[in-house]
Amino acid sequence: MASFSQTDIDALGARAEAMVNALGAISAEPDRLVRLFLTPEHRRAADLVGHWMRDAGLSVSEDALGTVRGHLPGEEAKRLLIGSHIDTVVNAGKYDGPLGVIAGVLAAGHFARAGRQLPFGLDVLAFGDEEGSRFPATLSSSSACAGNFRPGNLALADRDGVTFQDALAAYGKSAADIPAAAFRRDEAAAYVEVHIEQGPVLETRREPLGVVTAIIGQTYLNVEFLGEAGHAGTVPMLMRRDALAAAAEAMLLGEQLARDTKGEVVATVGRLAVSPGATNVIPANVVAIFDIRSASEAARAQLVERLRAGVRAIADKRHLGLTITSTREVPTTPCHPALQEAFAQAVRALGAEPLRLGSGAGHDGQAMAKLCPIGMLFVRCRGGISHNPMEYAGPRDIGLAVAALIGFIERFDPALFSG
Ligand code: HGY
Ligand code: MN
Ligand code: MN
Repeated sequence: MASFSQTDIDALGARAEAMVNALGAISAEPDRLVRLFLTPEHRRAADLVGHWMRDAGLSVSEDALGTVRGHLPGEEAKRLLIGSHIDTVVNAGKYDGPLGVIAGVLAAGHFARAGRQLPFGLDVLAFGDEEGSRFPATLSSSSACAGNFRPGNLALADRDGVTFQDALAAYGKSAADIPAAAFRRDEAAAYVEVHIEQGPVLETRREPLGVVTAIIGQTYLNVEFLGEAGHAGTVPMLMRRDALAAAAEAMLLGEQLARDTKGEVVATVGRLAVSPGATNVIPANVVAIFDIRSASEAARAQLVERLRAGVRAIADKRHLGLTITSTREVPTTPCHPALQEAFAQAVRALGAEPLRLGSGAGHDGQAMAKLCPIGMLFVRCRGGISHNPMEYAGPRDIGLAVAALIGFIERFDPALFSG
C-alpha cells in the first residue's frame, strides 16, 4: 500500500491545483467561466485533458459524444472507471467536475509511473455533458458510456436553435457511433468519482473528505402557463390572463410545499422563459422549470403531486392554459457499500475520519449506476459554495483526495462485483 508524507500530499495538491487553474482558464467568456458541451471551449479543454492523460502514461481515445478516455491496461479485462465532467454551468466555479477528472489522471499516473500492472484496467473519463447547460438534457455523455443514451435527445436544440445532432457533427462526431461508446457490462467492474461536496457539511464537521452514501433523486417539472398578451397600460387588472403572475404564484407554492417538508425535499426554479418579454406587454407565455430533489422517493413524489394539483388550481383561477411535463426523473442512486468501505479505509489510512453523507447534487454516477456499482468521495469546499466563481477547495484537501483515490484503487477488488 502506498504511504504518503505531508510533503507528498502537498505536492499532489499543488499539481492538481495548477491543473484546475489551467482548465478553469478555458471559457467562452472573458469575465466568467462558461464551458458548454460540444463547443470550441469543450474541444480545447478535451485536448488539454488528453495531453495530461498521455503525459501520465495512459492511452487516450475519444468516444462519439466527445468523452475523453485515458486507459491503463490491467492483468485482466475488468476495468475500474474513474470520471467526472469538464462542462460547466454558466458563471461556474473551477472545481465542479474538473477536480474529479484531474484526481483520476493523477491517481492513474501514480500506477503508470511506478510501472505497476494492477489486476484490473483503469479508465479515466472526462465527460462533456453532465450539467445540461447547453441542451435541455443532462448526463448525456455518461449515459452513452452506460449504454443508455436517449436518441431523442439528438433533436434537442440549444438557445441558438442548434440541435444536439448538428452540434455533434460540427464537433466531428457521428450519432451513428454513439452505441459503440457503451462499456461492456462484463468489463465495467465499478465507477467512482471524486467531487467537491458542493455543500457545508464537511467544512462544518472540520473533515477534509467524505464518503458518499447515495445521490438524491431528482424531478425536473416543466410548467408552462398560456395566457394572453395585452397592453400593460390599458387592460384592467381583473381582465388579464397574465402568465408570469401565475408562474410567480406557482413558484411561491413550490417553495412553501418544500419548506413544509422540513428539509426532506428541496424545490428550486432557476430558470424562467417569459414571452414576449417586453416591459409594456402582459406576459402571454411562461415556462418555469422546477428542480425537485429528495433522498426519499415517496416524499419527492408527494411534493410533485401536490405541486401539480396546486399549479392546476392557479391556472384555473386565472383562466390560463397549462401544460406540465416531467423532463427528468432520476431515482435516488445508492453508492455500493463495498466501494464506500474501500474509500473509508483509504481515508482512515491517511489519518482522516471518513464522514458518510448523501449528495444533494446530481452527478454522472446517476447515469453510470445503470452500468455498474458506483462510489463517490467528497472533498470539503469553502462555505459549501458551488455553481459560483467563489467555489474553492484547498490544495491540501485535494492532495488528500488524490492520495485517498490511490489508496482506494489499491483496495479495490473487482471480484466483489463480478456479476
Ligand atoms: O444539478 C446538479 O445537481 C449537478 O450539479 N448537475
Ligand atoms: Mn454542477
Ligand atoms: Mn458536478
